[in-house]
Amino acid sequence: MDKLIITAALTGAEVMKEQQPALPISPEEIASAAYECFLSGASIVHIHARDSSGRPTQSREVYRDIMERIRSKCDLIFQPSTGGAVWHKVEERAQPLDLDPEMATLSTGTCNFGHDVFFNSEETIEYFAHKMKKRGIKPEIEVFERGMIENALRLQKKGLIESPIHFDFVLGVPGASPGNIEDLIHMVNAIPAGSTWTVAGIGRNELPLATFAILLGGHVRVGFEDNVYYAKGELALSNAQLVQRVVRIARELGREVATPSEARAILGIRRKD
Ligand code: KMH
Ligand code: ZN
Repeated sequence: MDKLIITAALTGAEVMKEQQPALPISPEEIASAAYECFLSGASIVHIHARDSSGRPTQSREVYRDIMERIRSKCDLIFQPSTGGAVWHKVEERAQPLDLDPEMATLSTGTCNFGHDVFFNSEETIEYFAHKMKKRGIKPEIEVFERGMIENALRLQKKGLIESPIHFDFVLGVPGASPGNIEDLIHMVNAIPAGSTWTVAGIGRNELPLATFAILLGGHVRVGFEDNVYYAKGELALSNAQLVQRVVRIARELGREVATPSEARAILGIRRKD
């Protein structure tokens, strides 16, 4: 079994400081949270930027600031969001790709997202895939519903993404796929052999799905974007605290944790300086 890749999803576009006082918002806070997660065992950071008032932004310059701050501290794989917030326009969402990150997210379908709709037409999906291919950016396919796997395979047939594909099953978003163990198994059974996958369990789904992924040979995403609690009714103290728990569980279950260099080798990505 490959070593375990832990992704820390530090901020997201939906959670606010009122819900989680330790939510990192400014580039300085995000970089410092990223470094703590690196020291704790994360090898990828999934980043959403915020503006100075705390609102989600897809500004290339804010992402650049965050990326440079993180790079000055450690060799974490920087994975910006191209999903942004549900109200961001496609061109805004694409801005972090101009920074040529090693990886970026690519959502391959539309779904309900809480009270909103996260809209990704075929044209939008292909636009992002084409941009990433041209720039040599490894896509992480965000799967909120089962059909999004088929859409990714269609992209692969068209030559817009390369094998092996790396999937992230985001399970438990209200309005999209639930986050039961059976849902995860259903997704894992639907992807081609040789693919890699991670799971981001939303809210109370985070811990059981992470534990199950460790056992199944998948990878794990945790962090405030997905879940702000450590236990029922108890807020987590930091993103790093959530990473540290995954590391402890992995060790207990006999699965070693990947460094960023090892994660690059597992995912087939080249380091960009
Ligand atoms: N904030 C969601 C609407 C991604 O980062 O690529 C989309 C999202 C996916 O979080
Ligand atoms: Zn995200």
